[in-house]
Amino acid sequence: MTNPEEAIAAPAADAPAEAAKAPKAPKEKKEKPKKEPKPEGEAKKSGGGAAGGDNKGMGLRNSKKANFGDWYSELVVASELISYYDVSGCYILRPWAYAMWEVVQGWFDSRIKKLGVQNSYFPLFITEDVLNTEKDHVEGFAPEVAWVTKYGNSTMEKPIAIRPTSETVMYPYFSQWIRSHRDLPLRLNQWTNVVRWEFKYPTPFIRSREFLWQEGHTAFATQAEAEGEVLDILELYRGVYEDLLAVPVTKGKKSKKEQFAGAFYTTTVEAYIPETGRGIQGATSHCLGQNFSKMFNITYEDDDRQKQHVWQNSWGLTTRSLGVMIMTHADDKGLVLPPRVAPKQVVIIPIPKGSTAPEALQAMMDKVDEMTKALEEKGVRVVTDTRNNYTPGWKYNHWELKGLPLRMELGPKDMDNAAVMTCRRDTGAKEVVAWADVATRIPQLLETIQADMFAAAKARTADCTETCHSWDEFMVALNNKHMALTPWADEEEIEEEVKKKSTTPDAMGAKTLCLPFEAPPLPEGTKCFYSGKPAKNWALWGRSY
Ligand code: 87F
Repeated sequence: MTNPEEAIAAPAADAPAEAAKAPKAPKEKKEKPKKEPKPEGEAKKSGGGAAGGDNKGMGLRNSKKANFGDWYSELVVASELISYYDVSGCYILRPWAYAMWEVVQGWFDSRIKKLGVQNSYFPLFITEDVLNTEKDHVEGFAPEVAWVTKYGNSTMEKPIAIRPTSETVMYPYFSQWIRSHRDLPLRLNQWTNVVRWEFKYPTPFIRSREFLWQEGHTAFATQAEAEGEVLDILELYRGVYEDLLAVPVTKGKKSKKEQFAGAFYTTTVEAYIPETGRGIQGATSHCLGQNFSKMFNITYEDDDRQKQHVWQNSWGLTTRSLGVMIMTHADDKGLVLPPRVAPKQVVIIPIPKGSTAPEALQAMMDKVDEMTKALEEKGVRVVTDTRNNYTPGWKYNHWELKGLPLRMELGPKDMDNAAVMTCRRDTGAKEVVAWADVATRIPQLLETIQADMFAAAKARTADCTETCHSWDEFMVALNNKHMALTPWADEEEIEEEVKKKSTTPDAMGAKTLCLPFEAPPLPEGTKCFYSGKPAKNWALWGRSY
């Protein structure tokens, strides 16, 4: 069994040869997989078994608890979210995954538009000169920038970068477009792909070399307006995770060491994966202050005809959010999708017997159609599985693997009783629902599933968060795969020291995930868990992705 700490990095079952040889992490040796991937997965699955697991239709071969990394790799392929690709660190998002990204997009997009943000599209390519305008901040990221150096058989006179983020692409135009305070605020967003040539071991959704995201870039006349937006966006990010994906997050500010180098300060939503004991950054909303407006000369003339530098923000949410959701909820039978993000929320499966008479069969099918229509009218996303070349058992496994929140079975007995049997994906709980109640009870059940999934995940995260006042307590928490909430004197050098000191032969060092906005009181005289100096705030620490 691979230990989950490393297993998360393991290449997936169907990773082709090139992907299997994904670049070795120069620093993060621990993320190197221990074993070579086995050439199986999609091919084996399509050979028969419903679940792509042990081919007995009983879920996945790997278990979430025992070998998390292999389980995840198997899961994302078997549930038809992902196919591997022959460029290492790149993945195909299949319709089942892309449909969920569309739900996230729709949710977030409609809300930022209400705030007054407009969508736009800036080019993928960046000249070297422009990228270097922001040299100080790009410097640390330079090794991850991918360059186009050739076209056809010719060498480019000057190589062109592929956007890893779009500050340098957009801000020269902000500088042109903003002249007076009447041009403010300028609030733009774009939904794009970005490329970062990562050398840490890739994991579908969680860390890939090309990923999808939205990046918001805004400019305001005043600090107060900018800071207001930072928190409005952070609240929307919380909403994406908690209200849509049923994943609990902690809102907070990044430490100086962990914030975006170009930012005045960075706010974040942080999630946590209990099985690996690692925190994971969910999305960031940065207040850039006037750092970039000074660099890119973005100014407006105020009422007194004085030139003022604008206040800017930037904020981003990526397809990683889906990976966090998958890791949080899925189990050994497959995906478990929160109803609000599930591409299909309910599957209706008619279960005729061989002996069912043709008229009775027709009545059953009519009932399936009728219920489908009634539910669709209520906004429920329904799929009916009337295929007669698969057994009911196969279908159950198939839709369980795909994570459908609720199954509705309609057999001869149900026909007699004017009811359907429902079965929840998250708990397995069954409930008989009378036909007359279907259109009201099913939407209610879906909301209950959503709420219960969030509550369960929140309880798991809470169970794995320990308040620590000493180094010994801190290390016990970490080695229990928990996060540690500590009083902290907020010193950058100490964070570096903690990271080094908490590195063990089997596990990476810990860092601050955030300084949570909601924390217990910090009475006068409380000491930093590490330095013993007066604590300035609470910090949430963990090993992390
Ligand atoms: C990789 C290569 C080059 C992150 C990079 O968080 C540059 C960068 O600037 C880089 N990786 N960053 C920071 C991105 C900051 C900011 N950009 C807009 C966001 C949200 C969206």
